[in-house]
Amino acid sequence: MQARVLANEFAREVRAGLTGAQQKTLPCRYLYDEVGSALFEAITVLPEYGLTRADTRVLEAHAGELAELLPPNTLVAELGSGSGAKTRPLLERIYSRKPGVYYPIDLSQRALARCAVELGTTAAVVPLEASYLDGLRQVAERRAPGQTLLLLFLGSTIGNFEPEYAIDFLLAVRLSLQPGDVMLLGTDLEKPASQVIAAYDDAAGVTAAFNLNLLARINRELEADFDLRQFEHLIRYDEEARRIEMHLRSRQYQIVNIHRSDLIVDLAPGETICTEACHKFRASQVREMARIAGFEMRAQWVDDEWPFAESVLAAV
Ligand code: AVI
Repeated sequence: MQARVLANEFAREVRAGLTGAQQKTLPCRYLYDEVGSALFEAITVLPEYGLTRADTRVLEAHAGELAELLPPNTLVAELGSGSGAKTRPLLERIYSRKPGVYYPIDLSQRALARCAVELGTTAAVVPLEASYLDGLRQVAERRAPGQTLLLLFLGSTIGNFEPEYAIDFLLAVRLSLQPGDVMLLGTDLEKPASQVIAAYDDAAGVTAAFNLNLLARINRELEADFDLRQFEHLIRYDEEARRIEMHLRSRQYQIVNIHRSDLIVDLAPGETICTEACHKFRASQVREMARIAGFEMRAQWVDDEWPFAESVLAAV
């Protein structure tokens, strides 16, 4: 039943994004089916994509300092935990005195299962298969009075939100927290355009495969007939807005049938479908976004090799 509801939602969102005269779009969260998640894992080890390595380095370097900022009864939850590999050094430091509970929140059952195996010896893992905000509300209901919550939102996933939504999202998170709770927010920072472009258009074509897989997924799950060879991966970077976009460009005029969305789409030669936007931040911008949403920045650590910040935000 749940799977059917999700499939219908996917069909509806695909239809909404591909209908109308404006720029065609597809929601980036659908990039992560089983194949897409495996391709994303491959992206994280590409030489051109330094983001995940920087995230991990900062976490490893500052896990001890973060643990010292937290009271002994701290509870940890993570939004979009993925496999949980990055979280291990933090949990080891935070739960070094006494093992505690760790709530990974993710829509992917597979990611949650991997996370439970990866971190099961470090903490009592309680996986929550839910959207970020629903999962966080469930954690808020389960916590004991007086417990502090550390909420992890790593990997610069916030960069995939539109800037206005990023602030709304932080506000919604703040509403589920109590004063004194802490959010650790990972954000990829601005860097030279050539470096950003290479990170999203790698020489081996892994990001291109990740992007094209979205059409393959629509073919598989929504009975569509996209011919993947008639699309190419395209990157656009707006340096002033610090926004990089992934597109799929149609190589020719074509008509595509998406049965489950009850839709026939036509694409002009050169027309694009935007599949993802990634924002690059300034360190000061993170402080300002946090302030607007009701947090105070207690610390910010930036990687030396790849501009990436980990910010410690206390709910006030
Ligand atoms: C998950 N997210 C932070 C990645 C990013 O860099 O925006 C997704 C990604 N898209 C292409 N490469 C990586």
